[in-house]
Amino acid sequence: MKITGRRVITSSPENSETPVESFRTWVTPTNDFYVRNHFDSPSLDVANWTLDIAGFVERSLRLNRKNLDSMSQTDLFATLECAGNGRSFLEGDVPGVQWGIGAVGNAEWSGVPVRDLLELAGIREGALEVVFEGSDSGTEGGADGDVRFARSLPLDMALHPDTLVALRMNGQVLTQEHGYPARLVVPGWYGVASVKWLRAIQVVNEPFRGFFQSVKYTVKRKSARGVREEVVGMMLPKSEITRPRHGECLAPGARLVEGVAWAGAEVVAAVELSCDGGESWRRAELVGPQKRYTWTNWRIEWEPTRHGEYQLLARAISDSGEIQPGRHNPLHGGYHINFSRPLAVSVADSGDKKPLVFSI
Ligand SMILES: Nc1nc2c(c(=O)[nH]1)N[C@H]1C(S)=C(S)[C@@H](COP(=O)(O)O)O[C@H]1N2
Ligand SMILES: [Mo]
Repeated sequence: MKITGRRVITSSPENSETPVESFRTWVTPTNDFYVRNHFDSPSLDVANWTLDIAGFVERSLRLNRKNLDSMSQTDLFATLECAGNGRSFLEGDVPGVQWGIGAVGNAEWSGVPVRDLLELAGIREGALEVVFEGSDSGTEGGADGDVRFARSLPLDMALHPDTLVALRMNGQVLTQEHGYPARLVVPGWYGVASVKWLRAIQVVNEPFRGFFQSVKYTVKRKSARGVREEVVGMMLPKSEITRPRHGECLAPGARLVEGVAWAGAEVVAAVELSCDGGESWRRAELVGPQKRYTWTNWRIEWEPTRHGEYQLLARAISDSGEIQPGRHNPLHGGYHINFSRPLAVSVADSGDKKPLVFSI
């Protein structure tokens, strides 16, 4: 039996959430960090494992774990969030894994910048994208036959010094479910970009249209030229309230409202709390580390002025001023679910306490 604090949504393949208690520590313990698997997780023997760097390059490379370990390592903290996190809160039956709030976590990642590997291989003139292939494949609704998990990045993102082939998570060798022996980490991007169980990195000179960025993991965007389909990329600003809990019945008096917020590749500039369903907002205090790519814990004192029911809402504001929205954009379908979700609590003298019953 595996000992983990994860909240299992589906067990085969594993899709499990970070428990809310682990939102209160800035670093999510590895065993509590959510797992999003499309197929059974491959168990790879590191003695036989290799990573190929190939395609539109001057010279193809085949590296083993020792080669990667001996290269210069970069350490950084990054929050990963699944693009479908919060799907169970959408109206109607939106297909896909029915995530609650927990398909998100913050960890330290250590490994080799993809840029260093591509420099060794030498990128040829005319290269456009870099495709990252996982070792896992299987059947998926909407696909003919077996599909392999693979995703591409535009060349400039692949060459960003913080795009890593990560070998370690929170100071330890990656665990199997998080991509051992090596995974991609693309800080600031939705988790789907961070391909686990890497087996090949292919430089290509034409757009890659893999299943996980054409049939799945796209959103629609309206522009002057009409509605276009776009691949899920950068994480949007979002916050969650971790205390009190939805449906809690509170005694009167001052208390701390606590939570966490993130803003893709940016620093969280501010978090605001409304205790009246969005009429008025107050600025929360940001606590602990405030860094790009990572979530930030926050808290604010709240003293309810009357007995009865309250709707609490939090909203994150990114460094560039982007504000977390109040509504889900229907063009985003089952992804980019970052609207502020009302949290209902009631305030009553102890004795009159009765738990609220909610539909979500
Ligand atoms: N090879 C492979 N990589 C993958 C996936 C997968 O199913 N297979 N899932 C992706 C998705 S959708 C997310 S959100 C993240 C989750 O990473 P984690 O399981 O380490 O939290 O991995 C990504 N990388
Ligand atoms: Mo995801």
